[in-house]
Amino acid sequence: ERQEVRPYNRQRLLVVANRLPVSAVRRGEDSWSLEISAGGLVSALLGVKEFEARWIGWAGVNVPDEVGQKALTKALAEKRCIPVFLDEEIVHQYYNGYCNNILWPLFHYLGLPQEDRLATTRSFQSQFTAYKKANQMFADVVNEHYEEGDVVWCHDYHLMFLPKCLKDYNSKMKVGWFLHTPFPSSEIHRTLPSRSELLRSVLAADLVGFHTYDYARHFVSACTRILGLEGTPEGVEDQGRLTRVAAFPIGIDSERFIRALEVPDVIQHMKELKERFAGRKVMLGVDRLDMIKGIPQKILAFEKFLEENASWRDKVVLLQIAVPTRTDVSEYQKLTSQVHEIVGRINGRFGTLTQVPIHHLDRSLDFYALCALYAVTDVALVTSLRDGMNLVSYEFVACQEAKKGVLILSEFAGAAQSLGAGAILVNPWNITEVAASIGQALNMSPEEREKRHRHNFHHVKTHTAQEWAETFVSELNDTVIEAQLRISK
Ligand code: ADQ
Repeated sequence: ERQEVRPYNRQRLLVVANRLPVSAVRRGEDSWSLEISAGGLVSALLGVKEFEARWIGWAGVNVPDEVGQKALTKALAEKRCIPVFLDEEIVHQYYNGYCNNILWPLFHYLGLPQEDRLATTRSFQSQFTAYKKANQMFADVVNEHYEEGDVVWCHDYHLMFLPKCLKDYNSKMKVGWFLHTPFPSSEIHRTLPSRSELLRSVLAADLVGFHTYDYARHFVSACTRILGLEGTPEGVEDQGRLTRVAAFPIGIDSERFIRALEVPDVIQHMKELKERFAGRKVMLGVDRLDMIKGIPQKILAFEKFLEENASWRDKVVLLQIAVPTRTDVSEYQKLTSQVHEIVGRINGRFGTLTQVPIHHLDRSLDFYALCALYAVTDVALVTSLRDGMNLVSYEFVACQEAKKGVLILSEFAGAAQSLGAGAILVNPWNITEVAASIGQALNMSPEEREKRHRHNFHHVKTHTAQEWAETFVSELNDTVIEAQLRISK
């Protein structure tokens, strides 16, 4: 029996992600103030015209009382958001524990946290149980709001158990899952105690997407080697049922960045930055303060460059903007201290009474300040040890039409596959190589900068977040329709 397919313009897209794209602050017993975060994913999905998007996720706050929950649900509904309420214990075990302490480092080839290895191994089972429970809670909310003909798009490593929960409810639900991080080599995934259960659950989806072809290939290898299933050019087959697996590289809303550079406040801010750093080349790092971003390695490479190039010491400055993240997890607290210590040492070593070589900020910048900074930068340094894609590199390129600065980019970021021809690619673990590439970037001829920038700018302008979302969702739609046709024959 064929499921009724709604006309395209009325089809709803349920986007399920761990976090809703809002920050919620409680103002009173039954009042909340909400701020929508205008990230790439939000504008990408708002831009998908054929679908009416609804968000389902955790609002990032603990709301134990019913009055508060009702009020928040009502306030969120106006923003087309539907909350999943998670209590503190679940957040601790599922989010801080299984997601951020186990899956995140493992998927980025960092293994388990060194010092806590045995402790983590011991708490693994209870954290995995909490992970499944949390995923089931997301599934319950999706199921409650699902209407026939909706498309459900699950996001990221937090929700690997969700496709199975959803299909258990309703096998006709169109379910897609997209991973924003790398998917590691199957040899890494093999070490995860829950390796098979997670793979099987993801395979319940109709379409599984990754940023790069390599990640998709790793996933298919994990399914063939660990589960003994068959990998085909289309995806993974299990007893005649195909799960389509493909690469969908994300992009940014490049026009939003390009337009920002015409805003008077941004122009004024750029002028101030240029005056502030007159006579010096500006190097920039913008990252969440996370071990995957390779911030200590980047700063050590910069130190090496200063060490070997005395003539540059008063002519270059590194601005490192590192927004704190996951501050409840001890590994992240240690990283913050480590970075502060290295920056302090280098500034002590190469600073003068009037200037220091590194300005390190532990904070996020607002959108306009960030655009101004991208635009006045001569060299951007993205040295992730692993990174699903890395949108900072895209944002920098979008803001460089006037300056045509150089991008130094880790070969271990997904973006290396798309911006590799324009960037200087480096192995971030090799600080001698990164130091040399800093010299190469600072000395690069205008002609070569122009040529490299053209390549990257064209890519960033044509491969947008909106196109990414449209491609994924339309492929997801087709996949399911195909499956239904097969059933109806
Ligand atoms: P992230 O690890 O968060 O994303 P990234 O893709 O670089 O990495 O996106 C970070 C975003 O946060 C950018 O839009 C950037 O502007 C903003 N940001 C970072 N630091 C900031 C600061 N100090 N101030 C203001 N804004 C800041 C995950 C994966 C990536 C993948 C994306 C999207 O880890 O590999 O590219 O999802 O899929």
